[in-house]
Amino acid sequence: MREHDTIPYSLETLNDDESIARAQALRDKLKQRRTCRYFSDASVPRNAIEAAIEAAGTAPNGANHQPWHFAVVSSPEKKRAIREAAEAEERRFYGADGDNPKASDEWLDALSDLGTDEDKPFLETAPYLIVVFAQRKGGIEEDGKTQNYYVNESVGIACGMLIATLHEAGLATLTHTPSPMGFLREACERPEWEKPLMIVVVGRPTKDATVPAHAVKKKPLSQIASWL
Ligand code: IYR
Repeated sequence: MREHDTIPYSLETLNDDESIARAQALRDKLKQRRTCRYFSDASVPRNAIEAAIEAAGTAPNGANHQPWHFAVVSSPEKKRAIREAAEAEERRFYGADGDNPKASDEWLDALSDLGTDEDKPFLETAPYLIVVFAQRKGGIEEDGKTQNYYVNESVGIACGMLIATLHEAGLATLTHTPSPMGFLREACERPEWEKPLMIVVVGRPTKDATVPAHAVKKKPLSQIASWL
């Protein structure tokens, strides 16, 4: 190792059985997570959102530049503006304006089990929209010039940790990715070197919320893992 400042590092020591039990308990909790498309307007404590963003901010990332920004939108006017712009993109995606859909037949077919369409009322109903930005440049000081590294990987991991923490807090989430989503940079007043990556919609499900049956079909371990 080249010379650098260090601080001690240790973890709580668990025996194998404890490790397995902890891993299985968290797995079982994460298995309950669903992407929710039916949000009530019930409020969510801001402190829970803050804690989840702080959790996301601990994600492993390139050169510790922490190349992310979370714009938390709760004002009804901003949410409405984002909904209108997102739905305009989605109408083009689904061909809802009468033009040819931007999405291929294959893509639309892949979405048919989810029942999604151009209507995104949850963007206005849910109490919080966390608009996640990836900082292509900026470094730790966010100077807008220093090169950042592994930006998509870093911000993707941070989003996973954000969503896991929100789920642990008993909150429903939806990752929404209107395409293209450049309009979010202006709506959230972010600089040009930041790229909007996704909107994480946060709130509480309506009493009669459903999820597509398709969503619970998960690939088994034997399919998603190989041991070498
Ligand atoms: N952005 C569109 C389409 C969409 C695409 C995928 I891939 C999904 O998993 C879900 C939706 C929409 O939000 O409807």
